[in-house]
Amino acid sequence: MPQKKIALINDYTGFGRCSIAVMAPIISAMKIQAVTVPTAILSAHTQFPEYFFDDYTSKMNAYIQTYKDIGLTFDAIATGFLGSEQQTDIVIDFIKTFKKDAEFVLVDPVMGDYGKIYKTYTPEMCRKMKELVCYADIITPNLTELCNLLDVSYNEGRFSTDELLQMCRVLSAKGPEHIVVTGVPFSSRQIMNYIYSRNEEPRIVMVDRIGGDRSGTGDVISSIIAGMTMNGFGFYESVKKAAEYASKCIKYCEENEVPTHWGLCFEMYLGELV
Ligand code: PXL
Repeated sequence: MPQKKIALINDYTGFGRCSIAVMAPIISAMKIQAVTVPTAILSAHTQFPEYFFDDYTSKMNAYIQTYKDIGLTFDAIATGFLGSEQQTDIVIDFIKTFKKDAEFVLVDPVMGDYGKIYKTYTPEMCRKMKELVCYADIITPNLTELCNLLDVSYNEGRFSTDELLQMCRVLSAKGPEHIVVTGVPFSSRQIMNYIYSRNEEPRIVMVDRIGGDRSGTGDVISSIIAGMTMNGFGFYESVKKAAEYASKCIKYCEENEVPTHWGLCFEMYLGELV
């Protein structure tokens, strides 16, 4: 069987383990070819007090034109952090052009965390993200992003599973068949991943809360879900593997006192993803 390829539309961040720098090696470890389309180039991610940020919007169309010209096809498309409003239209155009040969589109609606929107995300970009998720088959919002996509107040992260189900149903009706709400605070010891697939009973994967929250966790999780789905696994199984892998990496980071902004030491266990 020919090797599969996934287009990764995301930022390239040098330090802090997020986005393409995390997703490409994880996808490669799963024996899938990663084709990267940068949305921005940063020296370090936006949780650092200082970072170089080069928005790549004006270059993206010319970059993508090559792929159109050479007739490249993708087996899946995964998108993440966007650097500007206009980028959403470029990404939507990319999906419209390449989706016909793709098995699925995964949109990680990266916008914020812990009830707060990231510094580089304007209200207009958040509005555009609502448009983009309609083109997805799979979305992987955290609770902050789920609330923002639905214009619901964050409520300090307190939602019942019935409320989560309602929210997922509303969002799924706009397009995505599969939704995982990642990192939902559950208790002082546990974090819940709420898994919704249309016309199926929702399921939950609990993981132990270990240490502080770490940047880039969402990118580790979404890339494993993309890779597992590409390799033929079901959504629940993919989320379970992704959540457990992220937990294992977080445990390693805590034991080795790696600062939380340095992201997840995902390199340590790549061999287990095959
Ligand atoms: O992991 C999310 C993410 C991706 N890309 C950049 C970020 C962040 C979160 O802070 O700053 C540049």
